[in-house]
This record gives sequence, structure tokens and C-alpha cells, in this order.
Amino acid sequence: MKVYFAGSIRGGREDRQKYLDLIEFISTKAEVLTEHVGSHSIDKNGEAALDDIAIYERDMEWLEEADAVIAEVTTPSLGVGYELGVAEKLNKPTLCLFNEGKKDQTLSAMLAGNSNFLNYHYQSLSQAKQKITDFLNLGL
Ligand code: 6IA
Repeated sequence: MKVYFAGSIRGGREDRQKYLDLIEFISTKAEVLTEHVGSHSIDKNGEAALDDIAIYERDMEWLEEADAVIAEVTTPSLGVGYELGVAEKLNKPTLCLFNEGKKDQTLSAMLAGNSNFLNYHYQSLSQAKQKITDFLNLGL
């Protein structure tokens, strides 16, 4: 099974360690196509091994190839929102994880009100991981 993991890059990297932790967890159960999202070498301004056109084209190919999408959506990101819109149109089973411990963030109505996504509000990473396990076991 192939999973497309989405998380903020230019939207802000403050949750990067969470992305890394979740990606490592998902990797024990499935192939994660987008491991770089948790990478320490990609900061908000970038590592520019690929130009933006190549990044966009490669990510869209991976999204088409994916069996499922898991997005950490606490830090708002245009790129993650775009990927989620494409995932919806491609009918990919999609889990959106939102950290409700972050009181300064509120989930966009475009996700919160969208019944095509499985939206899950977590308080601890262990809750998020349990949801991922359920999603990968039951959601596909
Ligand atoms: O708008 P954002 O940058 O926050 O969008 C983040 C989302 O777009 C992630 O879920 C990625 O799948 C995708 N994405 C954005 N930038 C990249 C990237 N390198 N490599 C792969 N996927 C990306 C960007 C490095 C850059 C800062 C020079």
C-alpha cells in the first residue's frame, strides 16, 4: 500500500518533528511516497534540489499513484490544501489529522465541513497513530 503524506513546508515548519514521527510510524505499515515532508533538511525557505515545476509534477504523479492520503493539517498550508482538493477529485481515501491542542489554530471549514475526508482531532500523537492504524486497516 502506498501512502501520500502531506504536511506544511512553506506554510511553516513548526510541526516538522510531528510529521517525521507520523511518517516513521506509517512506514512500519505502508510505503510513504513523500518522506521528505518530515525531513530536517527542508526548512521553510528550502533545500532546492528540485525546482518548483519538478516538485509540482512529481508530487502530482505520487498523488495519483497513492492508495491513500494522510495529511497533518494543523499548520495551514496552501500546498496541503491544494493536495487535498486534488485527492478528493481523485477519490483517494483521505485522513486529515488536526492537533486540537494548538489553541491558536482552527481547522478550515473546507476540511471540517467536507464529508469526503475523515477528519480527526487529536490531543496526543499516540491518538493520531491509533487513528492511522484504524484508517489503514478499515479505510481501504
Ligand atoms: O505550501 P506548502 O509548501 O506548505 O505545501 C506543502 C505540501 O506541498 C507538502 O504536503 C508537499 O507534498 C508539497 N511540497 C511543497 N514543497 C515541496 C518540496 N520541496 N518537495 C516536495 N513536496 C513539496 C520544497 C522545498 C522548497 C521549500 C524549496
